[in-house]
Amino acid sequence: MAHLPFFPEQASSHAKDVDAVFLAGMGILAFFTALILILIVTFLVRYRRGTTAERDNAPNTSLRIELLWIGIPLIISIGMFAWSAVVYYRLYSPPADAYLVDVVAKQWMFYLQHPEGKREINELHVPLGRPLRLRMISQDVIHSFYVPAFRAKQDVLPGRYTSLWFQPTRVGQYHLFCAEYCGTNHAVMRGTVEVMEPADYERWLGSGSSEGSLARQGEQLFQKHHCGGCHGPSQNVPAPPLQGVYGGRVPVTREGDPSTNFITADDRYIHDSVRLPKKEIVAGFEPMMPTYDQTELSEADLLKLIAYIKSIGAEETSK
Ligand code: HEC
Ligand SMILES: [Cu+2]
Repeated sequence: MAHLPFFPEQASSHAKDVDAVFLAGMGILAFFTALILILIVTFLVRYRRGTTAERDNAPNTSLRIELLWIGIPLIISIGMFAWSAVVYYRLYSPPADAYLVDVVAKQWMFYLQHPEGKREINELHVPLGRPLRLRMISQDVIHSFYVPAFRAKQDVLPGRYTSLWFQPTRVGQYHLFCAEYCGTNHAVMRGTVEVMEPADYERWLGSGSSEGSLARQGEQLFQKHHCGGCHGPSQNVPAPPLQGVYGGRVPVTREGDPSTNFITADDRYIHDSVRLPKKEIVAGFEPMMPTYDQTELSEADLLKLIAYIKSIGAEETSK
């Protein structure tokens, strides 16, 4: 697409698919625009006042034409719908082995943390050819994570995880933008995604200081905030042990609803257990879990705690 002015580079596995749908849509649009324009001009000239063109006995019904003008657009639009649905589905189905990077957006920057513990601001380093999934949340208003060269864009919302995945296919530096108006300095909320050769990436990961893996940092937060005082063996307040919780099914009761429902303990559930503990209460326990707001645990901290809770789940099940 390099020959098209203003067209972004194609630097991810999504780019070709998205461009094909976009260009096909534009092509269909251009074709019908031209067809209608040509017909308008032809009729204008042919039936202008004073011409001797035949005007009598004009046909006013034609089953064939009616079937054609219903049939052709129907086939085209259903075709476009099916094709884009397939591409859309692929865009929102990350491979299970995708490498996970956390994004916390706030006015006016993107904070990123890698599972090994490396942190960055407004810069994201990624290895070439490896599918990458971003788990994103906002600390304040709605932002949007947009990398045009990857054809990847997703809103980043307060209080709720959203996700985005891509597989970089070309080494280089690409623009990253916030694509949702988020206040005074929205225009400067941008950065760079740097795609590196895997070996360079490994070197980059190993460089500089790191405070240990996210799970390790999560464990420290767990101790610092005395979560173990209730969830550990000492049990000041009866609370469920957190080993093996992540990914499993938990029986909970919801406010104002006496029945017990099983729900999956995913990122959303762990997040809300800490932020909105009264929302879902583990069956058989009292609603004694304190609420932790952003001044106590930032969204980045919560992602570390989730990494920790996930890691103790893996330990438990591998025994
Ligand atoms: C005062 C005691 C107490 C403290 C401190 C506490 N919790 Fe809890 N927690 C509970 C209780 C009681 C429950 C079960 C009732 C409920 O769901 O609210 C619970 C439930 C949970 C659940 C859902 C568990 C499950 O089995 O589904 C998670 C996750 C959780 N807490 C994480 C944390 C984290 C992380 C911290 C520290 C930042 C923390 N808790 C601190 C008492 C506590
Ligand atoms: Cu923003």
